[in-house]
Amino acid sequence: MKNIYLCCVLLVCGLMSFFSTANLIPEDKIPEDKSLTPVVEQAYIRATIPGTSISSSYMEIENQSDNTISLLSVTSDISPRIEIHQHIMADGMMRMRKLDSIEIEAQGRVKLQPSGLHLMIFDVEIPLNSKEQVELTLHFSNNVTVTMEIPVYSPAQEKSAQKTMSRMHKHHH
Ligand SMILES: [Cu+2]
Repeated sequence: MKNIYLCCVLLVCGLMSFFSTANLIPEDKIPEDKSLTPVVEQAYIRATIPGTSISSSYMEIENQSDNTISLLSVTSDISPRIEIHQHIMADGMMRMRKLDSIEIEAQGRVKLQPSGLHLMIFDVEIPLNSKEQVELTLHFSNNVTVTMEIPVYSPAQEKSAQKTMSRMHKHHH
């Protein structure tokens, strides 16, 4: 009987602390202004080539706020190491450079695309061609994180997606 009582006390205390912490969630974690959450579109990740453990991911990020927001880091269960990279031409050779962050101007848009800015994903633990979706979390400088499920594309799927995108862009102009 005593034990049951103790359990109830613990349960009530647990619930109370749960509710009080719920009330205490710092307001900057849940931006009331939706424009503070960058909008991510057309994101995908490349299937790993059999025998390798490297992949890359591309997307468009729109900053609808009135301040510059930077993408600081990206995390995922599929990899312990995801870096922000940029392709550059050096001595007639295509090279990759690691960046600390990507700045997105107020009301601006940044495109991560093949031969440009990209996310480099190292030490991929499970071959990605066995998956259809991968979860990525983007961490931004204004304390906002965006977690999303993005599709895994084979080279053929990537090509057809790019065709669709360029057709869409033509319609817009
Ligand atoms: Cu790279």
